[in-house]
Amino acid sequence: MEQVLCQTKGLYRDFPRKGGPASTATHYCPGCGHGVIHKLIGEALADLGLQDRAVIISPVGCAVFAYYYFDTGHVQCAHGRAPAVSTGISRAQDDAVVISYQGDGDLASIGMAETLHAANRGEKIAVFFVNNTVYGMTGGQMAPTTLIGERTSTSPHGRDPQECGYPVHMCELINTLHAPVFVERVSVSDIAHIRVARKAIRKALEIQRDKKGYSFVEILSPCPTNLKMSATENAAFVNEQMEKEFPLGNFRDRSEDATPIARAQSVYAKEELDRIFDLRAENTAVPSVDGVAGGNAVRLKIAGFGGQGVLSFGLIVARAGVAAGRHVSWYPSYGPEQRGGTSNCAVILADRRIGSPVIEQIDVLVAFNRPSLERFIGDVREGGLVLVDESVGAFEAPAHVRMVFAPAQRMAREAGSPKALNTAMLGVLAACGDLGLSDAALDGGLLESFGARPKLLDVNRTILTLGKEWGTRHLA
Ligand SMILES: Cc1ncc(C[n+]2csc(CCOP(=O)(O)OP(=O)(O)O)c2C)c(N)n1
Ligand code: SF4
Repeated sequence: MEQVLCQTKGLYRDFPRKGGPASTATHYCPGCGHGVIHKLIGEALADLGLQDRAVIISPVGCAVFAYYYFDTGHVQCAHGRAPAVSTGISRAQDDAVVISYQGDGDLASIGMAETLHAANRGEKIAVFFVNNTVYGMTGGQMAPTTLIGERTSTSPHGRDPQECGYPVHMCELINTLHAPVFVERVSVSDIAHIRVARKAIRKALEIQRDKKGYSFVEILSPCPTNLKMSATENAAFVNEQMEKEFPLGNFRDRSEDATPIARAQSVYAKEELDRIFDLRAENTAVPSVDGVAGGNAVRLKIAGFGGQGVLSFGLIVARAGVAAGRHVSWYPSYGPEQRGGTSNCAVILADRRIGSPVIEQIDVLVAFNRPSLERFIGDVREGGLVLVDESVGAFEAPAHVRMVFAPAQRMAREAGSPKALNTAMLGVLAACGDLGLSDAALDGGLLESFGARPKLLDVNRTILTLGKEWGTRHLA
């Protein structure tokens, strides 16, 4: 019998991401502050009875998947554009409790101007600003809030104020404006700090419940992955170093005196917006399939886990296509997770210009793992080729495709270079003949990718040959 001892209010019970199986694990790294902040916001929304009114604007950043977790309304928006989207929703839906959830890159870098103007207009939104001093999702680049001397991937010798200026203090900046109702800086480094953060988050949401205007809560938050610290070290970093630069405390609370905001509705009515933007069904463009009509095109999809060489496989094929004088597109797609993510890329080789790199029908699918195979096999065209690593296990091929199970991982391991499994697979694909690329062109692709590292070039040439030989022997 299943027994749930404690269920966080306001969040879904489990988080089946990307159509995958239900899981109670989030995509956040261990020790990350985002999960704690989600819990505090979710609980506050549920306790205040605001879930049905709440619309969370998810940012671009590690919290991009907020919609998998909060049991509320959601809108996902472009990097830094949350204040504009929040403004639109708040003004169009007077009763909405609008939450703009943003990281330091999102809010204080690309979104700085919008942030200040939304605050200055006193929009009826709650902003939760997660300050972890780095761009988390993209690999720990310097952010506006990076501390002086702090090492990041783009300030490897430490932030130098002569070069990069000083850390930006958002609460202090916003506190210079007339309109905001509530401004506070808190931290989620440890239990004592989380208790204070909980109160500030509730207060910000109560102000939204009562339609009293703009509330801003900055939350100092750990990012152990990019700061390359243990969770304990990162908690100490937040308490000792971040707090020194960004003192905690309440900067402003005018909630008692603030009166509810009543916005005029008519200008933002749907019919009026449709008229302004001339939105009529007949004006909607019909997208082209993938931009390659004929043109002797080969459309490849390569998919697997991050680290299996999916993107570089595609790049070698694309470069080989360039070496053969073909028109080429290479279109990578990868998840925002810092760990355990999946990735795929689309490559088109064609004899005429390519209109769009997006593939809808696949000629050749290369799948390095089972989830990728299951996800994309339905898009393979009649007679298309599906090439998989044998490690995916038994799989019944649909009648309309040709399916090849290749021991790519095994070949690469036996050749002493387990990481080159992608090149082994490319060798097998070359033997299948579907790419229409000569050996010289493929070698051109390898040369372009590994030319600067002769040892690696040699290893990959050897493994490509092994893959080709295996293919020639087994697929005749
Ligand atoms: C217009 C645009 N520019 C750049 C990017 C790349 N990008 C994605 S997330 C990100 C920074 C995220 O950092 P932050 O807002 O601090 O959030 P965190 O990941 O730390 O939670 C950047 C620059 C993008 N997605 N869109
Ligand atoms: S990279 Fe940093 S901010 Fe992103 S999930 Fe991991 S710990 Fe959190």
